[in-house]
Amino acid sequence: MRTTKKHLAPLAIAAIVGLPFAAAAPASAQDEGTELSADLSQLNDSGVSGTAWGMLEGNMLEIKVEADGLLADSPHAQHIHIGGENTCPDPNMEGTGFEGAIRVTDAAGSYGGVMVSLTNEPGETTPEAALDVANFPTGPTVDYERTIELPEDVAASIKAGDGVVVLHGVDHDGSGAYDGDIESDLDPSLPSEATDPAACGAFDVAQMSMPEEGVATGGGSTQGTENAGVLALGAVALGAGAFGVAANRRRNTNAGR
Ligand SMILES: [Cu+2]
Repeated sequence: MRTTKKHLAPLAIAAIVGLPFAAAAPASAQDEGTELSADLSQLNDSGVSGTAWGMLEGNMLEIKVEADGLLADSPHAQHIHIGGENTCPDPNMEGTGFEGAIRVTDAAGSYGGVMVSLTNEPGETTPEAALDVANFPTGPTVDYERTIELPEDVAASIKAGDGVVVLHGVDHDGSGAYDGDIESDLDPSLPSEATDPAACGAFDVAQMSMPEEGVATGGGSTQGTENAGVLALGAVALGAGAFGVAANRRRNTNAGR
């Protein structure tokens, strides 16, 4: 599994400043959360790129998707897929769509089926809402965030690293709209362009639980324990980066939802 700098940063910073990382953490930090991150890479030469970030605590998933390069003024279905090999397809794979374009089901062996529909409120987040176009973000950019209660089995699969984020909608012929003769393999009333995958990223998973006391060794810090704790939490925030800051803000605004 790929480990990004983002994941390493908190421990790395703790090591640099010589903190007894575990000892300084408050008791509540022992509760594990699962941080998810994915780089979204283009499929079907869409030119789309982006990132997805998530924090899974129990069955509650806080998720954020940012992307650009999508067809403007058109809705873009976005989902968490689970199944198959729990990966993104080879972007060069030959599909059944426009001039060999990858259609949704062409890649099902890679990323499985839709398990979570990443709609805006009030859209449902169930698989049945996979084509709820009225509640999906509209291109050319996506700046999405929502907190979703997941079914238990879906949460478990995502926690195990099986979640793949897929954004859909590709203007293959450059007409500026979803059109063409090829029907969508999800809904024949739609052109295939409306549902063909535009970007994909498999979630990397990082457990946020603190190491057991004594595992992380301090490096001769003269800091008091209280200060060390503040610094350690600061390092966690730095590690999460801009998304972490946004996440904290969302957690407050979403309280009680
Ligand atoms: Cu999808």
